Amino acid sequence: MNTSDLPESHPRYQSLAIREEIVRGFEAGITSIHGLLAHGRGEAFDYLLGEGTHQFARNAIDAAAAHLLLAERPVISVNGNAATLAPKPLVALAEDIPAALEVNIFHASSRRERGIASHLCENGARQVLLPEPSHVIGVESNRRHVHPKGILRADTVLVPLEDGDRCEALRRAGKSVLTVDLNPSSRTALSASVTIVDNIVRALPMLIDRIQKMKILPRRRLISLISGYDNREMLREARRQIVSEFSSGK
Ligand code: PTJ
Repeated sequence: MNTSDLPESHPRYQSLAIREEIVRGFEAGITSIHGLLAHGRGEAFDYLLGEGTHQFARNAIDAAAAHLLLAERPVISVNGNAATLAPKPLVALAEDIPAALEVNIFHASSRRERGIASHLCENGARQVLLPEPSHVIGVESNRRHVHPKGILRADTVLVPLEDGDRCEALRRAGKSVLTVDLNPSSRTALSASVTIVDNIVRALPMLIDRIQKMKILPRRRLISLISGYDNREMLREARRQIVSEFSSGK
Protein backbone atom coordinates (compact mmCIF):
# COMPACT_ATOMS: atom_id res chain seq x y z
CA MET A 1 0.00 0.00 0.00
CA ASN A 2 1.40 3.43 -0.93
CA THR A 3 0.76 6.53 1.17
CA SER A 4 -1.54 7.69 -1.64
CA ASP A 5 -3.68 4.59 -1.05
CA LEU A 6 -4.03 5.37 2.64
CA PRO A 7 -7.29 7.13 3.42
CA GLU A 8 -6.48 10.17 5.56
CA SER A 9 -9.59 9.39 7.57
CA HIS A 10 -8.01 6.12 8.74
CA PRO A 11 -7.68 6.31 12.54
CA ARG A 12 -4.06 5.18 12.28
CA TYR A 13 -3.20 7.29 9.23
CA GLN A 14 -0.23 9.12 10.80
CA SER A 15 1.39 5.96 12.09
CA LEU A 16 0.84 4.13 8.79
CA ALA A 17 2.23 7.08 6.80
CA ILE A 18 5.41 7.08 8.93
CA ARG A 19 5.66 3.31 8.38
CA GLU A 20 5.43 3.92 4.62
CA GLU A 21 8.31 6.40 4.88
CA ILE A 22 10.56 3.87 6.56
CA VAL A 23 9.70 1.24 3.94
CA ARG A 24 10.58 3.75 1.20
CA GLY A 25 13.84 4.48 2.99
CA PHE A 26 14.65 0.78 2.96
CA GLU A 27 13.80 0.50 -0.74
CA ALA A 28 16.04 3.50 -1.45
CA GLY A 29 18.98 1.84 0.37
CA ILE A 30 19.05 4.36 3.24
CA THR A 31 17.47 2.35 6.08
CA SER A 32 18.78 -1.14 6.84
CA ILE A 33 16.41 -4.10 6.92
CA HIS A 34 17.12 -4.22 10.68
CA GLY A 35 15.91 -0.64 10.79
CA LEU A 36 12.42 -1.87 9.91
CA LEU A 37 12.43 -4.02 13.06
CA ALA A 38 13.77 -1.16 15.16
CA HIS A 39 10.97 0.99 13.77
CA GLY A 40 8.37 -1.58 14.84
CA ARG A 41 9.74 -1.43 18.37
CA GLY A 42 9.48 2.34 18.28
CA GLU A 43 5.91 2.14 16.96
CA ALA A 44 4.92 -0.08 19.88
CA PHE A 45 6.29 2.38 22.44
CA ASP A 46 4.71 5.29 20.59
CA TYR A 47 1.36 3.50 20.76
CA LEU A 48 1.78 3.00 24.51
CA LEU A 49 2.62 6.68 24.88
CA GLY A 50 -0.58 7.67 23.10
CA GLU A 51 1.37 8.92 20.03
CA GLY A 52 1.68 12.39 21.49
CA THR A 53 4.39 14.59 22.99
CA HIS A 54 4.19 14.68 26.77
CA GLN A 55 5.44 17.32 29.21
CA PHE A 56 8.44 15.15 30.19
CA ALA A 57 9.52 15.16 26.53
CA ARG A 58 9.06 18.94 26.30
CA ASN A 59 11.28 19.38 29.37
CA ALA A 60 13.91 17.14 27.79
CA ILE A 61 13.67 19.10 24.54
CA ASP A 62 14.45 22.31 26.44
CA ALA A 63 17.41 20.69 28.19
CA ALA A 64 18.70 19.34 24.86
CA ALA A 65 18.30 22.80 23.28
CA ALA A 66 20.31 24.34 26.12
CA HIS A 67 23.09 21.76 25.70
CA LEU A 68 23.24 22.36 21.96
CA LEU A 69 23.30 26.15 22.34
CA LEU A 70 26.11 25.98 24.90
CA ALA A 71 28.17 23.40 23.01
CA GLU A 72 31.44 24.41 21.39
CA ARG A 73 31.68 21.50 18.97
CA PRO A 74 28.18 20.00 18.60
CA VAL A 75 27.59 17.11 16.19
CA ILE A 76 24.40 15.43 14.99
CA SER A 77 24.93 11.73 14.34
CA VAL A 78 22.66 10.31 11.64
CA ASN A 79 21.76 6.67 11.02
CA GLY A 80 19.53 5.03 8.43
CA ASN A 81 16.26 5.40 10.34
CA ALA A 82 16.81 9.03 11.33
CA ALA A 83 17.83 10.00 7.78
CA THR A 84 14.68 8.48 6.35
CA LEU A 85 12.22 9.78 8.92
CA ALA A 86 13.51 13.32 9.44
CA PRO A 87 15.97 14.48 6.76
CA LYS A 88 14.76 18.07 6.59
CA PRO A 89 14.56 18.63 10.37
CA LEU A 90 18.06 17.14 10.77
CA VAL A 91 19.45 19.56 8.19
CA ALA A 92 17.52 22.54 9.58
CA LEU A 93 18.70 21.74 13.10
CA ALA A 94 22.33 21.52 11.96
CA GLU A 95 22.02 24.94 10.28
CA ASP A 96 20.29 26.55 13.25
CA ILE A 97 22.67 25.50 16.03
CA PRO A 98 25.04 25.37 13.95
CA ALA A 99 26.30 21.77 14.22
CA ALA A 100 28.08 19.27 12.00
CA LEU A 101 26.10 16.37 10.49
CA GLU A 102 27.92 13.04 10.61
CA VAL A 103 26.77 9.68 9.26
CA ASN A 104 27.26 6.85 11.76
CA ILE A 105 25.57 3.49 11.28
CA PHE A 106 25.43 0.25 13.23
CA HIS A 107 24.95 -2.18 10.32
CA ALA A 108 28.08 -1.70 8.25
CA SER A 109 27.63 -0.62 4.63
CA SER A 110 29.72 2.07 2.98
CA ARG A 111 27.14 2.20 0.20
CA ARG A 112 24.42 3.05 2.71
CA GLU A 113 26.69 5.62 4.39
CA ARG A 114 27.09 7.39 1.06
CA GLY A 115 23.35 7.05 0.38
CA ILE A 116 22.50 8.68 3.72
CA ALA A 117 24.93 11.55 3.02
CA SER A 118 23.45 12.11 -0.47
CA HIS A 119 19.94 12.03 0.94
CA LEU A 120 20.85 14.72 3.50
CA CYS A 121 22.46 16.82 0.75
CA GLU A 122 19.33 16.46 -1.42
CA ASN A 123 17.46 17.82 1.60
CA GLY A 124 19.67 20.89 1.84
CA ALA A 125 22.78 19.86 3.81
CA ARG A 126 25.91 21.73 2.74
CA GLN A 127 28.34 19.26 4.25
CA VAL A 128 27.99 15.78 5.71
CA LEU A 129 30.90 14.04 7.45
CA LEU A 130 31.47 10.34 6.85
CA PRO A 131 33.15 7.94 9.28
CA GLU A 132 36.84 7.30 8.66
CA PRO A 133 38.24 3.80 9.39
CA SER A 134 41.46 5.36 10.73
CA HIS A 135 39.64 7.11 13.60
CA VAL A 136 37.79 5.14 16.27
CA ILE A 137 36.02 5.53 19.61
CA GLY A 138 35.74 2.88 22.36
CA VAL A 139 33.11 0.50 20.95
CA GLU A 140 33.52 -2.69 18.97
CA SER A 141 30.68 -2.28 16.48
CA ASN A 142 30.80 -0.45 13.17
CA ARG A 143 29.80 2.64 15.12
CA ARG A 144 33.40 2.93 16.30
CA HIS A 145 34.47 4.64 13.06
CA VAL A 146 34.16 8.40 13.33
CA HIS A 147 35.25 11.54 11.54
CA PRO A 148 38.24 13.30 13.18
CA LYS A 149 36.58 16.71 12.85
CA GLY A 150 33.17 15.42 13.93
CA ILE A 151 32.20 12.98 16.67
CA LEU A 152 35.84 12.38 17.68
CA ARG A 153 36.37 15.96 18.87
CA ALA A 154 32.73 16.84 19.67
CA ASP A 155 31.79 18.01 23.16
CA THR A 156 28.06 17.36 22.59
CA VAL A 157 26.52 14.71 20.33
CA LEU A 158 22.87 14.27 19.39
CA VAL A 159 22.38 10.56 18.65
CA PRO A 160 18.74 9.82 17.79
CA LEU A 161 17.59 6.16 17.73
CA GLU A 162 20.86 4.94 19.15
CA ASP A 163 22.16 1.65 20.51
CA GLY A 164 23.37 1.70 24.09
CA ASP A 165 27.03 0.76 23.53
CA ARG A 166 28.04 3.88 21.72
CA CYS A 167 26.02 6.13 24.00
CA GLU A 168 27.93 4.73 26.99
CA ALA A 169 31.27 5.06 25.16
CA LEU A 170 30.58 8.69 24.26
CA ARG A 171 29.69 9.45 27.88
CA ARG A 172 32.87 7.73 29.06
CA ALA A 173 34.78 9.97 26.64
CA GLY A 174 33.35 12.95 28.57
CA LYS A 175 30.83 14.10 25.97
CA SER A 176 27.27 15.24 26.60
CA VAL A 177 24.96 12.83 24.80
CA LEU A 178 21.44 13.79 23.77
CA THR A 179 19.10 11.21 22.33
CA VAL A 180 15.59 10.72 21.01
CA ASP A 181 14.30 7.29 22.00
CA LEU A 182 10.73 6.12 22.47
CA ASN A 183 11.84 3.41 24.89
CA PRO A 184 12.45 5.02 28.29
CA SER A 185 14.15 1.84 29.57
CA SER A 186 16.66 1.32 26.77
CA ARG A 187 20.35 1.42 27.65
CA THR A 188 20.66 4.51 25.50
CA ALA A 189 17.81 6.23 27.34
CA LEU A 190 19.35 5.35 30.71
CA SER A 191 22.90 6.42 29.85
CA ALA A 192 22.28 9.62 27.86
CA SER A 193 22.63 13.07 29.45
CA VAL A 194 19.22 14.00 28.01
CA THR A 195 16.66 11.54 26.65
CA ILE A 196 13.74 12.87 24.65
CA VAL A 197 11.13 10.12 24.92
CA ASP A 198 9.14 10.96 21.82
CA ASN A 199 8.93 10.05 18.15
CA ILE A 200 11.75 11.64 16.16
CA VAL A 201 9.22 12.96 13.64
CA ARG A 202 7.55 15.05 16.37
CA ALA A 203 10.58 15.80 18.54
CA LEU A 204 12.98 17.34 16.02
CA PRO A 205 10.64 20.10 14.73
CA MET A 206 9.96 21.03 18.38
CA LEU A 207 13.66 21.05 19.17
CA ILE A 208 14.26 23.43 16.24
CA ASP A 209 11.47 25.69 17.47
CA ARG A 210 12.86 25.78 21.03
CA ILE A 211 16.40 26.46 19.81
CA GLN A 212 15.15 29.45 17.81
CA LYS A 213 13.31 30.81 20.87
CA MET A 214 16.08 30.06 23.39
CA LYS A 215 18.91 31.57 21.33
CA ILE A 216 18.32 34.93 22.96
CA LEU A 217 18.62 33.58 26.52
CA PRO A 218 21.75 34.51 28.48
CA ARG A 219 24.30 31.72 29.06
CA ARG A 220 23.56 31.56 32.79
CA ARG A 221 19.87 30.77 32.06
CA LEU A 222 20.90 27.92 29.77
CA ILE A 223 23.36 26.61 32.36
CA SER A 224 20.76 26.69 35.13
CA LEU A 225 18.24 24.95 32.87
CA ILE A 226 20.71 22.10 32.44
CA SER A 227 21.61 21.88 36.12
CA GLY A 228 17.91 21.84 37.09
CA TYR A 229 17.12 19.02 34.67
CA ASP A 230 16.93 15.44 36.01
CA ASN A 231 17.01 12.82 33.25
CA ARG A 232 16.33 9.91 35.61
CA GLU A 233 13.16 11.57 36.90
CA MET A 234 12.08 12.33 33.35
CA LEU A 235 12.47 8.66 32.42
CA ARG A 236 10.45 7.65 35.49
CA GLU A 237 7.65 9.95 34.35
CA ALA A 238 7.73 8.42 30.87
CA ARG A 239 7.48 4.92 32.34
CA ARG A 240 4.58 6.02 34.58
CA GLN A 241 2.82 7.44 31.50
CA ILE A 242 3.19 4.14 29.65
CA VAL A 243 1.78 2.17 32.59
CA SER A 244 -1.18 4.52 33.02
CA GLU A 245 -1.92 4.61 29.25
CA PHE A 246 -1.78 0.81 29.14
CA SER A 247 -3.92 0.26 32.21
CA SER A 248 -6.55 2.85 31.31
CA GLY A 249 -7.93 0.35 28.76
CA LYS A 250 -8.86 3.05 26.24
O1 PTJ B 1 21.20 2.61 10.22
P1 PTJ B 1 21.83 1.76 11.29
O2 PTJ B 1 22.63 0.62 10.72
O3 PTJ B 1 22.65 2.57 12.25
O4 PTJ B 1 20.68 1.10 12.16
C1 PTJ B 1 19.82 1.92 12.92
C2 PTJ B 1 19.04 1.10 13.98
C3 PTJ B 1 17.92 1.98 14.50
C4 PTJ B 1 18.47 -0.15 13.30
C5 PTJ B 1 20.03 0.69 15.07
O5 PTJ B 1 20.58 1.84 15.65
C6 PTJ B 1 19.38 -0.17 16.10
O6 PTJ B 1 19.36 -1.39 16.05
O7 PTJ B 1 18.80 0.49 17.10
P2 PTJ B 1 18.05 -0.23 18.32
O8 PTJ B 1 19.05 -0.79 19.26
O9 PTJ B 1 16.96 -1.09 17.82
O10 PTJ B 1 17.42 1.02 19.04
C7 PTJ B 1 16.57 1.89 18.38
C8 PTJ B 1 15.76 2.59 19.46
O11 PTJ B 1 15.06 3.63 18.81
C9 PTJ B 1 14.73 1.69 20.15
O12 PTJ B 1 14.72 1.93 21.55
C10 PTJ B 1 13.39 2.13 19.53
O13 PTJ B 1 12.32 2.05 20.47
C11 PTJ B 1 13.68 3.58 19.20
N1 PTJ B 1 12.90 4.10 18.06
C12 PTJ B 1 12.52 3.44 16.95
N2 PTJ B 1 11.83 4.25 16.12
C13 PTJ B 1 11.80 5.47 16.73
C14 PTJ B 1 12.48 5.37 17.98
N3 PTJ B 1 12.62 6.43 18.80
C15 PTJ B 1 12.11 7.62 18.39
N4 PTJ B 1 11.44 7.79 17.22
C16 PTJ B 1 11.26 6.72 16.36
N5 PTJ B 1 10.59 6.90 15.22
